[in-house]
Amino acid sequence: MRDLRVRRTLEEDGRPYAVRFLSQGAQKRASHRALQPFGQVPTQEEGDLALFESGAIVWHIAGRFPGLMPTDAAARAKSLVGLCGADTPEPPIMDHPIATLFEADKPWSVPRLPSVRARIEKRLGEAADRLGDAEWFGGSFGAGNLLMISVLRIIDGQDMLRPWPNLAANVAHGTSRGAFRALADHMAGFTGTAPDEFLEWQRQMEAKAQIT
Ligand SMILES: N[C@@H](CCC(=O)N[C@@H](CS)C(=O)NCC(=O)O)C(=O)O
Repeated sequence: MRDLRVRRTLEEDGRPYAVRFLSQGAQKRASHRALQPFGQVPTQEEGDLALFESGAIVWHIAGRFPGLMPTDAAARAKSLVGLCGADTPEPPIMDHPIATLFEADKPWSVPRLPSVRARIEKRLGEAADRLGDAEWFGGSFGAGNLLMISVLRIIDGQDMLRPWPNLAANVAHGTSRGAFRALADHMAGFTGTAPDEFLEWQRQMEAKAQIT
């Protein structure tokens, strides 16, 4: 999921890049932990430079592309605020797929949903107030909007954005950008020759989702 924000940034940048897919579980191997100590994705390698933490990677890539990150120091700092700002709604939003998918078979998932939704709605309301009538947070599309849209997309399709048409429009405009074709590429990576570990993980997730 968080690799997509990196790939969207790379697509905006327009330079060629290569993707290395990991089969489910491979992220916990020592070779990957050397790149990402928590055994997670994404990571980025560029020559001798190896980075992890999707926000830092997006910051690094966007920093050389004025369309995503202004060059003026103050505007750049504000852009970083926008980028980190997506960190506030993300935890409650991520709780939604955890409750409805990843831990759907746990006894706490269904009782937990109302509070998960309430915490999401609180943050969505605050974000919608800040966006107001504007098309983009901060006045123009940039790394901050790219990240925020990547977060809001997690619940897009759940009808949860419906009370806030300005947020829904922000997501719709962002996802209509050519750079979001990275998503299609990403899915193609899963549908071509999915590794056995991924198919097993998918089977387990589907079984969990059927329990609720
Ligand atoms: N703060 C990290 C979070 C990365 C993260 O949560 N990655 C998930 C995929 S979206 C992952 O690798 N999960 C597997 C795990 O934690 O074992 C970042 O933004 O890069």
